[in-house]
Amino acid sequence: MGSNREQQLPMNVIGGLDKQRQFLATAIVTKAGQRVAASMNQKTLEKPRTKTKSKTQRPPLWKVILLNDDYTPREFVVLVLKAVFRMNESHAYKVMITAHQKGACVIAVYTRDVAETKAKEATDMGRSKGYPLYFTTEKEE
Ligand code: TYC
Repeated sequence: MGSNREQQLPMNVIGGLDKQRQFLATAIVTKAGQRVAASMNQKTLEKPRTKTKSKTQRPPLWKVILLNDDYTPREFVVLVLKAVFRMNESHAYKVMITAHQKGACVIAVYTRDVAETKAKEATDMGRSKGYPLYFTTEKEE
């Protein structure tokens, strides 16, 4: 972190020096984050120049999961996947068949709001036709 130069004079050594030398010595051991007074007359150090690196946090992602059922027609599931999740025919078909064979299939990940809205929209499309088609959401680890 600090340069070698900063560690050359420990503070207990500085204590034994006269005022003027103390000031200069302090200036040498001062951490790089502190701006040392430019002029010898200026006895105060300016505020630490500490850079706060703000890391941009990514929002957690939520999975939308399609659950299989025994009643919703395959073509209807494909239609919903295309409409709500902007899938093309072949991708929608693969997702539908995966859910059909395995019981469930992760469709996509979104921020929580988007995931929940899409899951509800897609589930509602099934409900409006009397199908038990169901989409759920789950936080991604
Ligand atoms: N299992 C349904 C059928 O055989 C089709 C289907 C597939 C339904 C996937 C839901 O998520 C689903 N008609």
